[in-house]
This record gives sequence, structure tokens and C-alpha cells, in this order.
Amino acid sequence: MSDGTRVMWMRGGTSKGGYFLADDLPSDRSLRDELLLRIMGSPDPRQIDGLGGADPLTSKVAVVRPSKRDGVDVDYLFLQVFPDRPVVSDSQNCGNILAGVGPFAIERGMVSAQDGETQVTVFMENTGQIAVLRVQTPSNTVTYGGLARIDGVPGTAAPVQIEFRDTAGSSCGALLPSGRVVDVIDGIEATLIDNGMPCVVMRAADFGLSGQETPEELEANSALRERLEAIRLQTGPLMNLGDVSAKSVPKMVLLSPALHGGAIQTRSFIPHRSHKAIGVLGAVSVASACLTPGAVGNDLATLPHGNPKPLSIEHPTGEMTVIGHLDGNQLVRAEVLRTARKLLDGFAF
Ligand code: NQM
Repeated sequence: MSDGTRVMWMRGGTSKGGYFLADDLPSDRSLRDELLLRIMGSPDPRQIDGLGGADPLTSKVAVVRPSKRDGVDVDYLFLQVFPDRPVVSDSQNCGNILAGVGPFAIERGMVSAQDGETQVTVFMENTGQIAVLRVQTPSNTVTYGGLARIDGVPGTAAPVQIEFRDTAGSSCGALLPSGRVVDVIDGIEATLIDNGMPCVVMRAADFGLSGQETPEELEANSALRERLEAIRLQTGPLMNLGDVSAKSVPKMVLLSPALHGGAIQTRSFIPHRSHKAIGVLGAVSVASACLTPGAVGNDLATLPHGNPKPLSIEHPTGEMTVIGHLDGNQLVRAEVLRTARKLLDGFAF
């Protein structure tokens, strides 16, 4: 520990965290988790004694290793370090932190850069699925500067295009793990869905909300948060996730009609803090609910014609477009645009 632990700190999409080579961390899981809690400064809501940013979105870790799988460059394990609890959880994936895995893999020499653009194929260990990233590498060097803009991040940066394949049932074993399109829990209609991220999709109006509240307003509404948590704990077994009291899934998503020309408006809880934007795979799962006849969201969404469909998922700080490739009504392949930026390369103590 006195020698420090090699790490690269990066923004990946609208999240931020530490990117580690698996070999730079203890192989024993409890020693690894103890070290990561110390590095982030958890448990402490302010994370004052660590590098975490006092928000689940900035208290994230990627553990990356060269892959032994055919046609795959690297394996990526996502870990959520809870700011306020001594918990390091691998129970969810993260499509935002994933955006930094491509540049990181190239920078650490696990993938050799092409002149122009480099494809990095990633096995996502949390869900056992594949994502393909396209990283900008002019003159065989990763570039972070560019003209791509994503809502929730100021300015522009180099694009990182991500393609997800076959994400249905990533953690729950089925797209609709309860076997029903709609469940009624505590009197609220909910679609329990997992197309890359387990989500409980409900109507904001059923909670007496417009769906346009700010994350701060939603977080200040303790009666709402208690109702959501009561519902969430009941969905765990229904979604094959078991007891979810110490897990960061499922996410709770409130939908209302789009306001800015998109497909749908969202407010998500991840699961206790209100997201300033929306998770990448969370957005893919919401898009899937909107496409499913009879599901919560299908009645509220404005869906464009054609296949693939650009589905603009509105959120508190803008929108995220999911390009959905459909087989019938099912979204079987999704593309999203993200950006990433290297912030620091060094040693954490
Ligand atoms: O859904 C937040 C994020 C995420 C996860 C969360 C994510 C995803 O915005 O793929 O990216 O839902 O915990 O980084």
C-alpha cells in the first residue's frame, strides 16, 4: 500500500472513476475491495479521505485484463463503490465507464492502435456480454479531443461509439424476468425489464409527479424515495436478483411523455440517488420497454418509424440517443455515442 496502486482516472460518458489493470490489484477479493474503499474514501458520504466524488456516478471502478476469449481484446469488470456504505458491488454493469475501457486498453498496450480508428472488443464480465467500441486513434495514438457532444458533459470530445449485442436478460436471465409485461406492486403498474440493465419502469404520473422534476427535487421527496424503495425490494425476487437491499440494481425509472421531440422523458434512481442524466444500459432497457406492446412506456412513447430506430431518451440534463436495431418488437442490437477523457495517470495511495 505504501508504494501506491497504479491507476488511470478517467471520465467515461457521464461517469468518472478509477481504471485498473487486474494485475495491479490484489487477487483476493476482500483485500481488493478493502483497497478500493480506501482509495475512494468510503464509507463517507463526502468521501473526503479519498478520490471518490461523493456521488455514485463518480465512485466507480473498471478492472481490465487482456482477454483469453476468441475475438475479444479485453475483459472488463465494473465495480460500484458505494460512497456512504462499506460496499463494493459487482451486481451491475456500467455502459458509461465502459466508454473509457477502449482508450485505457490502448494506452496500457493491451490493444495496438490503428492509424485513424481502433476497434476494441470488450467482454463485460458482470453480464457475460460483448460490446464493441470504436476509439479515435489518429497516427496510432489515442486522442481525447474532438467534436462529439453528449448531454451531461460540458464541451466536446472525441467520439467513442459503442455497440451492444444481445443484452436481453443480462443479469435477470430474461428480458421480462417476471414473465409478465406489467406487474402491479403496491398499486403501481411497473414493467420489470432487463436489456443490459435491470430496470423497474413506471409512470411518473402514478406517483402524482409531472416527470419534469429536477433530481434535487426528487431526492428531497423522502415519501417518494420510501415508496420507490419498498417497490424495489419486492422486485428483487421477481427479477431473479434475490435480496437487493445491498445491491445497486434494479434501477427505478419514472417515465412521462417526451418534451423536447424525443421518444420519452425519464427520471431515474440508481437506485437511491437520482441520476443527473441516465445510465447507458439503463437507456437501452427503457427504450426496450417503450418498444414492447403493453409495457409501461409503450403507451407514453413517441416511436419513430423504420429499423434501425433512433430513440431519443430524454433525461434531466438533455437526452441520450439509442440507435435500436429491431427484430420484430425486440431491440436486439443498440448503438450509443459516448466520449471519454483521461484525467490522471499515476498511483493512488
Ligand atoms: O446504465 C449509472 C451511469 C450508470 C450506469 C447507474 C450506466 C448504464 O450513468 O450502463 O452507465 O445506473 O448506476 O454511469
